Amino acid sequence: MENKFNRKVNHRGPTEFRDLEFKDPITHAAGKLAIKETLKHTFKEMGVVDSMRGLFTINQQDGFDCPSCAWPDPEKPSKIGEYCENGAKALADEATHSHIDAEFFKKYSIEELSELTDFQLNKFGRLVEPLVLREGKIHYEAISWQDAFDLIAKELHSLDSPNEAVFYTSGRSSNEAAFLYGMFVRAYGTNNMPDCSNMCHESSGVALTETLGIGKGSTKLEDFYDAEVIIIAGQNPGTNHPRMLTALEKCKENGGYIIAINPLEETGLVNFKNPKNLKGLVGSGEDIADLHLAVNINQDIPLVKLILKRLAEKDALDETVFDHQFLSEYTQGYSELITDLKSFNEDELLSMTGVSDEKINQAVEILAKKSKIIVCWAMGLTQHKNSVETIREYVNLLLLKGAIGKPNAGTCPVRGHSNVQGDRSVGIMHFVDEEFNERIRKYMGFEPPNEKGIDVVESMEAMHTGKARVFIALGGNFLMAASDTDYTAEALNNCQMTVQISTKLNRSHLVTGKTALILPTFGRSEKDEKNGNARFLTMESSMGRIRQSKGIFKPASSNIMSEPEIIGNLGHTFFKGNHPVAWQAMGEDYELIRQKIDLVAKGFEKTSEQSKGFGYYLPNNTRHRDFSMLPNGKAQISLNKLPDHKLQQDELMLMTIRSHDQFNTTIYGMDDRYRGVYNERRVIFMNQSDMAQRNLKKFEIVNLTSTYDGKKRTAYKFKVLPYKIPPGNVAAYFPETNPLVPYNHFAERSNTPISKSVKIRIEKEKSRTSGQDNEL
Ligand SMILES: Nc1nc2c(c(=O)[nH]1)N[C@H]1C(S)=C(S)[C@@H](COP(=O)(O)OP(=O)(O)OC[C@H]3O[C@@H](n4cnc5c(=O)[nH]c(N)nc54)[C@H](O)[C@@H]3O)O[C@H]1N2
Ligand SMILES: Nc1nc2c(c(=O)[nH]1)N[C@H]1C(S)=C(S)[C@@H](COP(=O)(O)OP(=O)(O)OC[C@H]3O[C@@H](n4cnc5c(=O)[nH]c(N)nc54)[C@H](O)[C@@H]3O)O[C@H]1N2
Ligand SMILES: [Mo]
Repeated sequence: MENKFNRKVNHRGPTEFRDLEFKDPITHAAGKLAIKETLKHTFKEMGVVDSMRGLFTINQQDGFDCPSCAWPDPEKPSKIGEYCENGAKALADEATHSHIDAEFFKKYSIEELSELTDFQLNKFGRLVEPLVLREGKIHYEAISWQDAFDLIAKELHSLDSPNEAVFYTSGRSSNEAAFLYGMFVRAYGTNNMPDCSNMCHESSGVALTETLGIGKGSTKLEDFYDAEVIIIAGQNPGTNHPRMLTALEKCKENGGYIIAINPLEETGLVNFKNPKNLKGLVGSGEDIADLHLAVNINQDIPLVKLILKRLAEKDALDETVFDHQFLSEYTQGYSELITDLKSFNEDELLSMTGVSDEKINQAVEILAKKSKIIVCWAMGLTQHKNSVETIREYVNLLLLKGAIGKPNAGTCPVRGHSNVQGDRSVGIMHFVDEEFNERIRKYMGFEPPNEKGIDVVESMEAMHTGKARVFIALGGNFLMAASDTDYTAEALNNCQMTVQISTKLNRSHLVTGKTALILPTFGRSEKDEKNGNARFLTMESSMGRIRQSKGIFKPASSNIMSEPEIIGNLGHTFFKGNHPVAWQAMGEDYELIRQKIDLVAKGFEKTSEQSKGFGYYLPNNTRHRDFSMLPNGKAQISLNKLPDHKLQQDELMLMTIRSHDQFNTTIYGMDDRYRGVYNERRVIFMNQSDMAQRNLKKFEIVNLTSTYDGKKRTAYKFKVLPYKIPPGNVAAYFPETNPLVPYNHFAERSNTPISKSVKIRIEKEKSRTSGQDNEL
């Protein structure tokens, strides 16, 4: 694609194939092989000594928080290490000894780099000095930090309105960085703060806030151990939250049942070998899930409705199935729900789910007798048009069973990025919270804007139509993470300036505005020192606990800057030192930021005192059944509609999922050994009957197309893989499939792109060259 500024950048990346191998999926998650894989990655990137130091420091009391997922750390971490294979890959990826500097960019233009895959781009290593891509140029060149800040400040001052700038955040930033960033954006005058959670757990936040009064989960790690039933819906913990398997294993040892609800039989839930105990190293492993309900994509509402309907029938006999005392004291909407359930036809619900009657009855039998129930979920529930309603339907189940606000029961939306929850808690949000604004006035001394800002999908549109002209990103890879890659590329290309505060090279550095900047920053594992003093940062886990994080390695270069310092310096430069907030001082001394967090962010009263070690829990009303903020002071039982997908006869429902060798858009390797796929990512998992209907053979090359609102989108060149997936459903990896996800189709009320239910068709590939494929 030749963009507006005459740069010929391939925004999608190449589509050449490698030598795909497909074997039987590995049924044992973790075990010895996981240890081998862990060490292979870290040794290669960091050497033996740093690998061992890093792995033994991760998640330990005085160490650093794992940069991978947001699963919480136990109070007594394992002495042999509190990490998993994917945490180790994240560490190796960040602490790699490979570096790229201005010389590298002098040699390679963004046009050449864009012809490499995301895997290859990431492999180059850490960004080690600030860089600028000037107007009309295709090579980044070195720039001093101060010149970079001056350039950004000048651009921001030149806009007609602060709302013409967009400030994105990815979820790896610390509370301190996110807080200071959020303050700078507001002091500048806008609430345009889209963040990765708009594409991630936003639907959970909306559904939980309106039913239970807080957008976060209610369970603590310890609740898992003695739960009677744990439901894992739309989540693949073996790959994305591996340390969760240890908690599930403990639950099973104590007699708990695990129910997996997922179109796929994900490894880890099916057979898990805990590498931390001897049995796990030598034994055959255990099935973690006692029951697997292979639901059709986005048919969770009919499934839960059917379960509730059958539970209600049982309860009608003796009133022992539901917790009637809890229902009358703490909830509203029970009788309406029971009446509503009667209006649904059982056979219709059953056929929508695709699950056998027998399996559903097994689930009903288990749930009827138990009340300590936890529901865990992730992207399988949050990325559909009806995600908010889907999550509310699972909340209904918990409320009917009285499984809220008591030990070993409750909600557990399992967060993705390691500090995505903290970033939101300290003020990364596009909407206006009047109480928060009041505290900003009082404690920060400036007037925050009171006009709602824009989220991810709205930002894409604003940049595309020219309403927004500057894009600044605190981490992440907006181009590849957002839906509709072609549209997002055009949106970024439309900007006057794009700025990426990053650790590693990614495609968002290549698809840019007229001028682009890369501001390289520290990773979690690095020692962050100022004037000889080691500084620490804080994070919030998926379960609302604040903890400190202190890196140990020598930074990748002496010319990178910490995130808070970058923001502090930008604030200082922009306001020319003339503003009530001491930007530069705060950027240097994180304790000053923590003191302000304690005053301004809700529930943070003790960060500056109590975040040391494992810190403290933020308040959570659901844990003590306080629903005073909700209508009539009650938890809300809700009525939710059935999904309404009208698929054409030749259409299939696609979910875009993660492989075992990636962290979001960062591709660590080309294998997905838990699903038996080696050396290739451009694959589509299909049921054999769907293949037969289309006369497709194993490994045949196809194009995937989606048609929404009359517009056809194509993702080129995928190899067909026969797989155990319910008929009518297909799966393929994100971000390669993002060109298929229409930018203007997203979840109702949470605006999360519909990445898990995209209607597609399969076309046989007619030979075409990859160059042509990528034309817009
Ligand atoms: N190693 C590693 N760890 C990660 C990440 C990573 O990329 N790599 N990403 C991090 C981030 S940001 C996040 S948000 C999380 C993501 O963690 P997950 O949500 O586990 O990740 P996905 O691969 O998107 O998996 C979604 C799961 O939902 C299932 N599913 C899809 N549609 C449906 C549906 O309609 N109903 C049901 N019941 N199930 C469905 C899929 O089969 C799949 O198992 O992981 C975090 N941790
Ligand atoms: N189709 C489809 N699309 C999806 C999803 C899906 O399931 N399907 N999932 C969505 C989800 S859940 C999410 S969370 C988003 C993810 O969206 P993002 O958070 O935007 O993407 P990441 O791939 O996590 O960002 C990786 C980049 O972050 C930078 N980085 C890493 N660590 C740090 C750090 O400590 N500081 C800074 N400043 N930069 C750092 C590196 O440069 C790296 O290249 O993608 C979403 N997109
Ligand atoms: Mo996420």
